[in-house]
Amino acid sequence: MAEETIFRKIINQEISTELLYQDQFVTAFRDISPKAPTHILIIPNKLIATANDIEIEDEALIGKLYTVAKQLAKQEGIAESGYRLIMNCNQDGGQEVFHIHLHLLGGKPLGRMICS
Ligand code: DGP
Repeated sequence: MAEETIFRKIINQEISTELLYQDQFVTAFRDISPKAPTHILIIPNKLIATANDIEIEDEALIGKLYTVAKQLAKQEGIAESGYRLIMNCNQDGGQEVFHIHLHLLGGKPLGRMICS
């Protein structure tokens, strides 16, 4: 059984974080440590710890993360200039918070996909 993370408190508004989007399935807010002028996290309200834990029944929910990301990119004015959507998984992927989240990054040229 996966353990709840700080993101549950954000979803429940138990800690003060400005929500950019929320409905019964998905929540979005700015990353606390932005790596680009726009750095938003889009998360399912349901706890799914890692990409490895996504089940067939979650397919629509995962799709919703992307439609919300697209909407937020437009709102941020970066839809046309472009952006990157990333989901990190486990240690080698650099995952720190074990509640899946899509990083929406943009607002500047992001360069190569992976820096070695
Ligand atoms: P990842 O490495 O993919 O697990 O990214 C986790 C991100 O979550 C990281 O960029 C920082 C962000 N983060 C962690 N704790 C908080 C928090 O309490 N508030 C906000 N807004 N972002 C957080």
